[in-house]
Amino acid sequence: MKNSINFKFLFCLIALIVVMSCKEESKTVETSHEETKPNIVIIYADDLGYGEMGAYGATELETPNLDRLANGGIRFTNGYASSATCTPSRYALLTGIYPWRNKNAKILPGTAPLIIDTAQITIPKMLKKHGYHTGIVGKWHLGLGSGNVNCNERIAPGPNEVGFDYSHILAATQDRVPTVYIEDGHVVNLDPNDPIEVNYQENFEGEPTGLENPEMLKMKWHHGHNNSIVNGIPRIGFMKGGEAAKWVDEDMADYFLTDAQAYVKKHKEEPFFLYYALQQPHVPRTPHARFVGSSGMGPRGDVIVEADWMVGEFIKTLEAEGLLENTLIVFSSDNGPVVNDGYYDESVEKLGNHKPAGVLRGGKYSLFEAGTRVPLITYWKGKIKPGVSKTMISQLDLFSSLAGLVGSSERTNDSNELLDVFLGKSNDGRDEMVIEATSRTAFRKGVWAMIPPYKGPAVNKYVNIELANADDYQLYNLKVDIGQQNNMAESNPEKLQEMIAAYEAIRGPVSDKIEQLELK
Ligand code: NG6
Ligand code: CA
Repeated sequence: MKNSINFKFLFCLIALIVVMSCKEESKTVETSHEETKPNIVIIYADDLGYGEMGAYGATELETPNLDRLANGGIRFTNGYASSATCTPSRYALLTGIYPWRNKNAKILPGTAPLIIDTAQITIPKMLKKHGYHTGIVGKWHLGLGSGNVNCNERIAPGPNEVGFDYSHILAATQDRVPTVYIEDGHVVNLDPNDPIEVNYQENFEGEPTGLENPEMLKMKWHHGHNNSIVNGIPRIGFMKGGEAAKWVDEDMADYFLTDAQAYVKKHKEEPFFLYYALQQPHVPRTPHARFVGSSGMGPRGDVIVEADWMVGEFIKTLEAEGLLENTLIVFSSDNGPVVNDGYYDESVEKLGNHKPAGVLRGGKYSLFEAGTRVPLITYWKGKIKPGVSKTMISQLDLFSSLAGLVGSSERTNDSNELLDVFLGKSNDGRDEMVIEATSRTAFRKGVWAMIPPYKGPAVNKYVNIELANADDYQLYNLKVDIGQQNNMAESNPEKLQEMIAAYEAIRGPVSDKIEQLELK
């Protein structure tokens, strides 16, 4: 009898241990599932420079929300966009391929066909294979359709055909037609009785233009930007029809924020990837009324304050939904800063002591550092230990690194798997990289920057930016000369030859290219 009680007791104990260990196991499986499939959000500014945020040394502009992200995550001081303009950088970001490998990866008009091959692997495609829902909200600028795009039908191929389950975009840039939002390939609010026509060569009869109707403008053009007028702002390209569908520029930031927040709420139960592509501070700078005057720097500063606020609100949503500890946020910009980019918007007059490029030389369109070295931040509450990283890293590396994060074996040759660097666990980053600016390329390796000779003006006089064109090679030691003032090409010929050889190994012989390149 005594024995049988003991036996029963033992049996129950074993059963209990088995049940408990099973539970424990399922808990571990659940946790690791969450860990390997965190939500991923890329917040991508348009033309935001290296010196534009408090956390990166700005003293004249307040960016409390971006600073919180930077100070609560890893703030990279050697983080790069692949190119000094938009389309190529975005191409590289999504595909993990150097943009200069694709001859169509140049600033695109609003009628350009899609430049990502629908058979090509992309970040959203890769993540989809690992159970992610994928969305893009904001600026696209990678082309739509396959030529002669018709805005009155479903527009395809586009973001939905290269990996995004959901897309709500502006086609090209805020200053280019068509000035309408496109959701999953359909123009939002399109009235079939008022079809849209778009042309980048000639105007439609009787339609006003910035050039011919200056009296209709609330913002004047400085260079370019004198075609169709929408919302009192002259644009690049001609457009007719689609009145009800045209966006109101001043509402754009709220419009995209609301949609990005709705996306998060809708998909919070599954792992999601959101590419939230802000339109600021690209031209035309059109802050909402509540931000007008907020920076004391005119519309350019005001839209940076606006963008900062949008990021803060977006993060609040992640927090309110309980997702902040399970979301990796990457913040960066597609290229360096430009002050006057084609409109009279007081950006030059009211700049004061603000230095959009910080200590760097050049800006948007330039092969000097400010063209491509941009703010780059990774933030993951409770996972990433806050810090500053000097490690060299490129947005190009996100493809392979995010693949590493979710356990995908997909890699591209150009994209390095640097997940531990992005997560602040390693300083073993890139040693070398080719950078691009308006079809020209240059090279960074170690502490050195090498710029081959290029024809064309040294300065783009419209935007007042040094482009880095020169008759001879340029070589800078960024460790002691971050402002690229001391060209060492002549004084250090061995280093120059070493740099040229390493550059050509990736890019091919330089001499082939110099003649072909022209300034856009
Ligand atoms: C340039 C535009 C500039 C901007 C840029 C694209 C002119 C004179 N300048 O051609 O205003 O739109 O293209 O910027 O038209 S990007 O950030 O999308 O690359
Ligand atoms: Ca840009």
